[in-house]
Amino acid sequence: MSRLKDLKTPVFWAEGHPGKLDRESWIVSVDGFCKNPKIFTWQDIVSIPKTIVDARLTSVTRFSVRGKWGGIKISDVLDAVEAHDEARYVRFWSVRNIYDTSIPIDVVRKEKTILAYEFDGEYLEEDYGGPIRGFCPYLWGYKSAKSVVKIELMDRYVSGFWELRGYPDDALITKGRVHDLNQGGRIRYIPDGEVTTFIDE
Ligand SMILES: Nc1nc2c(c(=O)[nH]1)N[C@H]1C(S)=C(S)[C@@H](COP(=O)(O)O)O[C@H]1N2
Ligand SMILES: [Mo]
Repeated sequence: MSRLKDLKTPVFWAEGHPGKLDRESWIVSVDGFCKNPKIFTWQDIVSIPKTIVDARLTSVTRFSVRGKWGGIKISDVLDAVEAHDEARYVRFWSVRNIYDTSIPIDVVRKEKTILAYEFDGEYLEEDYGGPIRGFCPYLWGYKSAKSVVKIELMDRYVSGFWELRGYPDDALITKGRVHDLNQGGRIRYIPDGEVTTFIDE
């Protein structure tokens, strides 16, 4: 069991569950509009200073789960590859290259957007996008690609897996009901934007 499982966090793999993934041999390649494309190994990633973000993953399917997501700031990755000024969007690809999603670079550079490998001090398991996933609490959960293998710096926007199937490209979180998994799935009301508080009705 893991903390996310204990909280009954849904496991979404629209493209099918990838099965067992090997943490120690994991690599994330970063290329596109940058001066210095790079391949980050698992060891490279865990040797970059860790950031811990206390924030919520909130799905358009109306669940929200809060915890301490540990990983590295994607802005550090962008600096390491020396992103060009033309890079305006960051495209994340999940293992097997079926699921992708893209986020404006200014949102990616915000401090809570990370490449996450931990939740509440435990390594992420495959079900929840381990070894390494995107995590962006500012937008709906479909922008947080699981088990990321490739990051592309783009000069233009392309719709990803869920965006091509009808979900909004901007993925702005909109007010309404969510099931708060930290309170046993209790229904709470959220305002627009990153979920940091609830509204009492
Ligand atoms: N590869 C991949 N990443 C994905 C998804 C998916 O189906 N496949 N679902 C997205 C959606 S809609 C949400 S809400 C979150 C859910 O994360 P979880 O499955 O860890 O709860 O992952 C996102 N990343
Ligand atoms: Mo979602």
